[in-house]
Amino acid sequence: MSYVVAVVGATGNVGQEMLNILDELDFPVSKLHALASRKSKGVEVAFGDRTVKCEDLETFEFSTVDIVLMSAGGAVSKEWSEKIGKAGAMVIDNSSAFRMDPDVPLIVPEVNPDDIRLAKKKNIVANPNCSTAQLVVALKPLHDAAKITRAVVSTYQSVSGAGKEGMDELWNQTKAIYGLGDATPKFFPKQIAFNVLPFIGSFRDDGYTDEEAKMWDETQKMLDPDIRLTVTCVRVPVFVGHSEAVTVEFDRPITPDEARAILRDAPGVMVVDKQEADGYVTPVDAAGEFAVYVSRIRQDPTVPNGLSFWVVSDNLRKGAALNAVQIAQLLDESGTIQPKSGYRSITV
Ligand code: 11C
Repeated sequence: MSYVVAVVGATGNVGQEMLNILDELDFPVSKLHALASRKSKGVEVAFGDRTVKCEDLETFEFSTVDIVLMSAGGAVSKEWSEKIGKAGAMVIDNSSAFRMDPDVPLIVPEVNPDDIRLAKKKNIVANPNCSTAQLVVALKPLHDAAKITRAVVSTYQSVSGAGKEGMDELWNQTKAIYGLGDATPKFFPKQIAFNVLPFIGSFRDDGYTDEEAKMWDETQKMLDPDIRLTVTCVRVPVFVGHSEAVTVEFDRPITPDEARAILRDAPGVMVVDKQEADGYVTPVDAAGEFAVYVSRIRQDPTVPNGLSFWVVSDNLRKGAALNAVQIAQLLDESGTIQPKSGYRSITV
C-alpha cells in the first residue's frame, strides 16, 4: 500500500525535514504534493533525489490525498486542518492548535501509540511541541518502572525551534558582532548571539510562558495527568538541537544504574553516559540524528527519590518531522487509515 501525501509548509525548516524523513524512512508515498503559500508557488523543494514544485495551499484539492503533514504555524492549522479532515484526508498537525482538543489524539509513538484509535474523530492527530516530545520519550520508560510524581525541567532551546527567521537572526547577529553589519534584534526580543533568553513564546498571567505551559499540559495529556511539572524554557545560541536539564521525583527509590538499564532498553532512547569530560551528548552531536539522547544520570540527594539527567534531541526531527512521520507509520501499521485508491505503485 502507498499513500498520496501532502506536506503543508514545505519550504519551512520542519516541512523540509518532513520531506527528508519521508524519504529516509522509505514511507510508502505514491504521490507527493509540496504545499505552501501563494508566494512560494513553483519553488522547488527536494524530496530524496527528486525535486517537487510547491503548489498553492489556497487552491489545492485535498479530496484525493490520504495524509497531510501540516507545519505552517498555528494560524494556518486553525484555518485548514478541520476543513482538510472533513474532506477525508488524515491531518498530522505540528502546531499547537489542536493538541489539547479532547477529540484530537496527541501522540508520541514510543509513549502513547494506543491513542491512535481516536484519530478518526476529527481526522486530525496532533504532534507535540518539540521540547515536550523529547522529554516524554525519556520519561515514559522511567515512569513505567517507578511512578514519576514531579519533574523540574530547564530547557536550552535552539533557534531553529523558532523557524528559519530565528536561524537567520543568530547567523546575522553573530557576523554583525564581529563588525560585519547591524546586530540590533529584529526577530527575538533581545540579542541571541552570545546570549541566552529566558523567554520563549508569550507570557501568561501566572508569570510562566505558553511554551512552559505546553510542556506540562502535553506531558500530562500523553503520559499521566498526575505528574506535576515546573518548567523554565530558555532560548540559546545553538542552531539545531534542544537540550533539557531534568530532575524527577519518583514514588519509590530508583538508582542511576537502574535508570540507565531501563533507558538503554527503551525505544527511541540512546544512553551516552560516561563520567568523562566528553562522555555526554550535546546538540551538535544530536543534530541530524533520530534518537533522544540521555546523559549525566545521577541521584538527586535533596529529595527522597530523585534523579537528575540531561536530555538532548534534534528538535526538527524527533521534536517535529520525525515524530510526524512516525505517526503516519502508526496510522498505516495500526490499520487506522488505508489509501483511498487501494494499492498504487510508487510514481513520485
Ligand atoms: C520553540 N518549541 O523552540 C518552540 C517551537 O508549539 O510547536 C514549537 C512551538 C510549537 O520555539
